Amino acid sequence: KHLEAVPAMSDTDFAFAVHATDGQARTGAITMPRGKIRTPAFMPVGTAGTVKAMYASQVRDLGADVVLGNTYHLMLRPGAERMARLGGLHRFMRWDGPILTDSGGFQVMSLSALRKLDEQGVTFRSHVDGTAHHMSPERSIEIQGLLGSDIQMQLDECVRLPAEREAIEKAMRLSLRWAERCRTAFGEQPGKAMFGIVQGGDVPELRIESARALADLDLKGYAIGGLAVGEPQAVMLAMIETVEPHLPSTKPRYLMGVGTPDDLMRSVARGIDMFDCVMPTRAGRHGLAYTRHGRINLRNARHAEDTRPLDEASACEASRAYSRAYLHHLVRSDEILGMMLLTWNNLAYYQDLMAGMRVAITEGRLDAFCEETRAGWARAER
Ligand code: PRF
Repeated sequence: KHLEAVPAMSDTDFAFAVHATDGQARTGAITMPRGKIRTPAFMPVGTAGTVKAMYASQVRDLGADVVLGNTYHLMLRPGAERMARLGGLHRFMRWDGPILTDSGGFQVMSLSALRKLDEQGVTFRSHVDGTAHHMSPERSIEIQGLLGSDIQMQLDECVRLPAEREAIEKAMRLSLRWAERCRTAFGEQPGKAMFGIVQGGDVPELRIESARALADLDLKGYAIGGLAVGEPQAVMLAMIETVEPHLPSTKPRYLMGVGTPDDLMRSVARGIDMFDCVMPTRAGRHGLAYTRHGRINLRNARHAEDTRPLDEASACEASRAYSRAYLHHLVRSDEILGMMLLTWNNLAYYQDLMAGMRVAITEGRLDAFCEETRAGWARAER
């Protein structure tokens, strides 16, 4: 009654189409009722129902087609049932495009206290108020449904690297059993999707086993999890190369929690279609700017009297219209606007990078685009 109506959804089902390829890289689109996701796509992280320091309308204006939400945070606060009573996460945060939600297991293991994991799921204490919770694969899917998520993730177990093969294998097998339970719990939901998550650490044969078993489940998309968890970039890229041939080429591939601009380019070149990462938003809150000229630390005294903007050629106001001297002052003074402007700049940079790669793939010149982009960084901080 007190809120504007959420725009009517069309009745398109979830569909993925590849429009062009360049080597292993692809560009295309996922179409679903809440809109189209152009791929390769970068999903800004909106953990607690907000892409921190950004209006939802700004995130949209930067060219983001989808944002990520977190089951773990939202189930603890404001709560999944409450979110449903309030009309779901889209209306709550004023984002009417698609929302992908992570399943919670990864965040439980990294954020909560006294966590315990067994066949039935994860038991843990809230990092907010210490209350005890249990999450099974079925409950994770139920919560993601209550939030109103468009793309839901299976519950999985992610092992940090380095780790023993035995622990990696056990987590991978458990994640496969949970994938089946999540698929059953999710059922058939036209216009929505549930993705499986490949695990298997840095062990090629375990990665292949995981990818093949998930492919047999005929899910709507496949994530690669358990990477960017302590291993060198070369190992991460090798694992993507190992897994890629075993995932159906007709389904989107999502590399979870990655990464730096360089990680994104090298992963797109190896066939990844979707990414999420806190890097641009978190770095923005810590005084770091991602630009065409490389990463700039605005805390550094060298910027105190630098009247140049971060990027005079950017379409983003934060990048083009504010001096580095002003940004330096805001960061040093711990002003909220400093975080807002740097987050805005960083997400603009990430979205522009993805848009650049989509065009480059269409034109069959992704390698050249990536080389030019890296050459620009080499001229950093001048
Ligand atoms: N699993 C889930 N979420 C994740 C990961 C994972 O392995 C990662 C690893 N980079 C980030 N987010 N469910």
